Amino acid sequence: MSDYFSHIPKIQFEGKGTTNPFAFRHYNPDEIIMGKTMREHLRFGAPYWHVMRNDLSDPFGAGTALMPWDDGSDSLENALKRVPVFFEFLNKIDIDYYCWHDRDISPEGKTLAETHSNLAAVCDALESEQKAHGKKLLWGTSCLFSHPRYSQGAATSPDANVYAYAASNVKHALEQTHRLGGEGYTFWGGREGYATLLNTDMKRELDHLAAFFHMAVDHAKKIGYTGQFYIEPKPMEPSTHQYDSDSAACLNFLREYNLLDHFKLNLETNHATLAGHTMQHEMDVALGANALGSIDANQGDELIGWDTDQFPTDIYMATHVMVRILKMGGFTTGGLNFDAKRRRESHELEDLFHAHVGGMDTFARGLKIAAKIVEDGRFDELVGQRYSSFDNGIGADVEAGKTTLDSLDAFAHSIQAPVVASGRQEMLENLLNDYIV
Ligand code: XLS
Ligand code: NI
Ligand code: NI
Repeated sequence: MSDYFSHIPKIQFEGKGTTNPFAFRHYNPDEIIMGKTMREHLRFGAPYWHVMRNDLSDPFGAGTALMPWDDGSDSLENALKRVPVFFEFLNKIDIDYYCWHDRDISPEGKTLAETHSNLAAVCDALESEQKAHGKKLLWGTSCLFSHPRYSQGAATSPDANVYAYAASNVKHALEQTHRLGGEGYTFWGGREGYATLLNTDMKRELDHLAAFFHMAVDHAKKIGYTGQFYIEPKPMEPSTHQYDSDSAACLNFLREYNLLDHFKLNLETNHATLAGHTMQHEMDVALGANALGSIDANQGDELIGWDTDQFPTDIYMATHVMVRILKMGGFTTGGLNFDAKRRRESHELEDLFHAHVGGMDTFARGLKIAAKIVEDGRFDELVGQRYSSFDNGIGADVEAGKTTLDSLDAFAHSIQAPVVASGRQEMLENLLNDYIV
């Protein structure tokens, strides 16, 4: 067990009145809400890439994060040194799940074989730390976007040899995810898009991408991996356009290529913002297809146009997310992975804790408020009333597929000109504020 955070107490619930910054005000892991503990509802996860590997550099300046355990090298030895530090962090912050990319946890080797053996060696260490501390892998993924070979895509690269390298990395990342009991496996298509259509055969690239996913599904079957596959939508950055741009685009792709039975969506709040949607919109689109899987819980900055991956502090947003999670009956394989990093100015070790405490308390509040909203049923009632003309009569006939343009034409002629009722947006916004405050 490493001891880098000895100056930080184990974070515990102290309740609203506390002035202790190293305590939860709202996240009370054992508190029962709607029949389940907060811990079971929220299934928090920490991303290895931000916690252990993000030095907080930005396009204009070097990293600032203090990482006294890290010698700055990309050696296997250094990679192994990070592992116990990460679990020390998970214990102190009381987070049960984590997520990784293969290249966050283990370095690229001189050969492909060495790359894979590095991964296996670090996963040995992860496996024993998981067992020792009762921590679980929410999902694994392969980083198919950092290495220069992937600059023009991985599963959508114009180069078949690059495609094969990507497949090799996914095979090994998937096998290690399986071996660590990972509940899911994610594809975020970092470079799966284009910079310009002048050099791009979009249809061919999409066919290749679908074939790639089918191979992953087949391989999972072959090795007995039953975890959930996810696609994580994002519209842009790093590429000009990414094929997995938003929920709707992902679902269309999955349907077109017969993959919808095998994939759900891992939705990230900041990606919804970049796509020009609200997170509620992205979630409702996924829910409509029974394809909401997991959440990368962060938030963007309204003044900055990129994926700033900030820790979630927006209680409205957490409420909207948790209302939907409760209504779908809770997460099954998914959870709330903080795909979030501290600001570059927050470079000290204790800032890691403030950031996660804030994110966890924000979602705990969101959960409590959402539970009230769902239990009261006022919104459901009001929305139900809004559509009540479809409950019986001609509306019910429409929903039952019993009408034609002719029959509706005849019906329309038989009634008074319709007078539509108010949508009551402001009243509903006021109602939401009644729950939040
Ligand atoms: C990047 C993505 C990435 C995925 C995993 O914007 O959010 O971190 O979650 O590859
Ligand atoms: Ni993400
Ligand atoms: Ni992101």
